[in-house]
Amino acid sequence: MWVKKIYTLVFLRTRNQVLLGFKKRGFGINKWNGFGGKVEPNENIVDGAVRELKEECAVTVTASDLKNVGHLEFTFEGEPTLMDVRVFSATIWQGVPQETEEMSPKWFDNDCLPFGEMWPDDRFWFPYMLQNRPFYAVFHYQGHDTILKSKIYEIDSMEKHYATVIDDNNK
Ligand code: 6U4
Repeated sequence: MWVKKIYTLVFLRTRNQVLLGFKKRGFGINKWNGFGGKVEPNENIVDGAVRELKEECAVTVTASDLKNVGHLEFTFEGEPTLMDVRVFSATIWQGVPQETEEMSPKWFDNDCLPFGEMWPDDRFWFPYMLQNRPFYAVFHYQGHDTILKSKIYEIDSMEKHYATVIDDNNK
């Protein structure tokens, strides 16, 4: 039995660039990452994504402008936690990304992403996100650097996918 926790991960995008943040503390420190964090108890997932984006880079996004493009599940050898990460992208927002206590933001060209300084799984699913192709991926890690098992699926729609996941969990 896994102890599941839901997280958000948001990417602001222009036609040819994506905003990443250099994580200054906590989980994923010293890696370029999207913006996000734990969804709070009784908080809607999209509202959690809006809140974390604001907290981590001072940008405001309207919930309806956040598009859920992917679903990631991470497990770690010897640990009971399953990280359930909902990936969103947005092309409309208000404000200019600012450095905060947690993140230092920077725009990267889509074809020049710093995969060597990102989570090792990112290079596998970023191409789907950049092409707006909905995806579901699972990664089993040993520590934070080694992927022991992985699987990535292109899916028809996020809604259908979540319905299946919930069905599977009830079996
Ligand atoms: P605190 O520090 O308690 O406020 P919080 O901001 O709620 O934490 P945090 O920063 O621990 O949460 O959230 C982790 C973030 O890292 C989420 O946005 C999900 C993201 N993430 C986790 N594993 C990842 C991975 N393997 N690849 C990736 N993003 C990952 O690209």
